[in-house]
Amino acid sequence: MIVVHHLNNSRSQRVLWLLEELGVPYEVRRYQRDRKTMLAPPELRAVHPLGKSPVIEDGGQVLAESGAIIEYLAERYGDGRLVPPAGTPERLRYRYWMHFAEGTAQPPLLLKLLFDRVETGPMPFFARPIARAIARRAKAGYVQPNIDRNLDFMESELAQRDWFAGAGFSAADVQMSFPLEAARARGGLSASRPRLMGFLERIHARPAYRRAIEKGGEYALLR
Ligand SMILES: N[C@@H](CCC(=O)N[C@@H](CS)C(=O)NCC(=O)O)C(=O)O
Repeated sequence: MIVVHHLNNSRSQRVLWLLEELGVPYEVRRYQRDRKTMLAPPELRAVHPLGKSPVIEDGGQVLAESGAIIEYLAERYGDGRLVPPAGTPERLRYRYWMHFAEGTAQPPLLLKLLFDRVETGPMPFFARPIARAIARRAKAGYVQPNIDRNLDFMESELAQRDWFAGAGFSAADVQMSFPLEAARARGGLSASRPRLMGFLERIHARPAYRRAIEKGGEYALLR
């Protein structure tokens, strides 16, 4: 049976959702973030050297990296579902968004999280004005403009088709859900980008998405 090593409030929620969409049985092993640092517990390093989530085990193999996991599961268990046919423009877009989610969309969202913490977190009083000035400058000069440009681009893509790869829902939409949920939590995604907000509404209404939330437990993305 597939084992999903699942960290609360994390990217591994996508893996549970995909498995629910595919109707494949799996076991969830839960891990809790440290409440102060928000890091994963050290037990996850016993599963994979990087100690991050998601990680899955299937047939004696251990696989990390959410994009690789989602591609693997969709190909291995999808029977042609959730992956557009090879050689089509949909398949190329599928591949593109599968990589875009972690390669382009996530990095500025992570930087936003880190610089927000530098700005508001505890530190010696004499360091605070300098740390705040650096954080604000990085956010205004680099982080937020990149988040905004990415969101504008995604919004314009969804003006051309219902889902990221094409007319049909695919595993690329599962992979893209996390950066969009993170962007809504902390990147400024709001009603001014109605197609992206509509995408979130549509995925949240899917029965498999709801079942996965029940299986995974707490899912409130970090702000
Ligand atoms: N690019 C990796 C990122 C993995 C990652 O950073 N996971 C986060 C959860 S959202 C994590 O485990 N954070 C806890 C930590 O770094 O200790 C993927 O997509 O799987």
